[in-house]
Amino acid sequence: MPKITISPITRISGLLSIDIMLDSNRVVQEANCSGEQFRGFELMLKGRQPEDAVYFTERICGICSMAHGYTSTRLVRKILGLEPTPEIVLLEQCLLGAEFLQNHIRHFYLLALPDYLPAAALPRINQGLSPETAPGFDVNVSQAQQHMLLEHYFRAMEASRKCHEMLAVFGGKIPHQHGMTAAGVAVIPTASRQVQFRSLLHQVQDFIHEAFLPDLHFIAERYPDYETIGAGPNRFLCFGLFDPRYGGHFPAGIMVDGRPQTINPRAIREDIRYSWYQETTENPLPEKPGAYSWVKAPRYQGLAFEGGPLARKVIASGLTGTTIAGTIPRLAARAEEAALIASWMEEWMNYLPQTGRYTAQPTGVPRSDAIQINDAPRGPLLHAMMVSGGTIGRYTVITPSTWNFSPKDDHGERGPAEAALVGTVLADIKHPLEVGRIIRAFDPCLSCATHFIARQGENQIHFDLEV
Ligand code: NFE
Repeated sequence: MPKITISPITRISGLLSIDIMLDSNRVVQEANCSGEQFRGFELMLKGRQPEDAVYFTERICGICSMAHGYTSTRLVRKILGLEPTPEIVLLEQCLLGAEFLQNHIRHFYLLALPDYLPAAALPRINQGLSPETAPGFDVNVSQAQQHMLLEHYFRAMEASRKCHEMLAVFGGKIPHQHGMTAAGVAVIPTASRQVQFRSLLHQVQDFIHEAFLPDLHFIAERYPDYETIGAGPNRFLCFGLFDPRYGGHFPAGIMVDGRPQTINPRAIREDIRYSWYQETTENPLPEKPGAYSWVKAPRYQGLAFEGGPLARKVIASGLTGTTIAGTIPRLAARAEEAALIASWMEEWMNYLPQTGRYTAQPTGVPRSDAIQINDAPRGPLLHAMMVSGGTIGRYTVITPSTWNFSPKDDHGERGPAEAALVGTVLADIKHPLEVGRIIRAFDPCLSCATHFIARQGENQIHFDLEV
């Protein structure tokens, strides 16, 4: 079987390689996704103060640092017995929302869109090539349309920067904000800060409605085949996003073949047959025979699940059917979600008092171990902690890209991105454009995806906890 290796996949976060095996009709018969980066944050956290986890785990990633900080802050509050006030929840949701907007805008324009334009249309690699001379490209976009998209590409950089400025208004700086702590927020939303935040939000909203949504619809029209090319396992997972008590939110749940179900963290397990870890001790083992990734294979009830904007949309709206999970639906869900979250952020801002209670309240019930699950921009995020002798004894992270870019599990079932590649017909095996389009629509972050967790024994304790 002919094999193509693409290494590394560019315009993503972190190091990812893809191997695809083709039949004589250029149909992908098998795909392996390899996460080639080892991290080890859990090891750094051992023996540290529980509060430190927020600032360590934020540094797992430069693009979703707020998501890790937000999740870890909630986890640390459970450990210390602290309850956030409604004002804290709303302010933190505004910060997390700004990160979602930045991630989604940046992803579509800077990472995904170049897959749909000939190289000659793009900055830095414009060597005077006409679209026709860009090799292997299925040119579906006229030069005038390319210019419009390119102008939006540059406006997207400004919009993305404005989202980060929003985060810095209340977070002090970004990435790796310092305004949010387990004990409360360090930056009070004074009238001037609120005006600043709102003004930036309105400018980003304008960009979403004037460019992001129309451009997405334009690409969807030009590439109708991609409605179904790249269909995944048709199983979706969402850990919930934003507090339902304060308006806009995405509910937690799973959708299996059109049937919605509630989430039970006890049903999560991680397999490592194809990951570079020892089977018994789980120590790194880069020379392990048959293994091909540093990413483990998380499974829910033994099955692979896709997470991200499409999963949130499917679960929130109860969408069913087998044609909802292709490449364009994945991109479209991200643009629609940006518009939705921006409108929710406006509502939350309306409820933010300048002189509210921005200090968390003690519940009087500290715990020695806890688990926190909620969604991050790319899907379900889990943090869990066990405290021993006042310091962190064990810290566990499972990120969205661990779900989406998992290798095969102990039963040989493919991860979601692998499943999305299988069955694809390549138009030209010298220029496998289809692979880049399918993979990038998941918005991979392999910097986030590699983490330790024991499959059995101690770590199972975490998943027996109530969320
Ligand atoms: Ni490094 Fe992240 C998000 C988390 S991982 S980007 O979203 O958590 O996929």
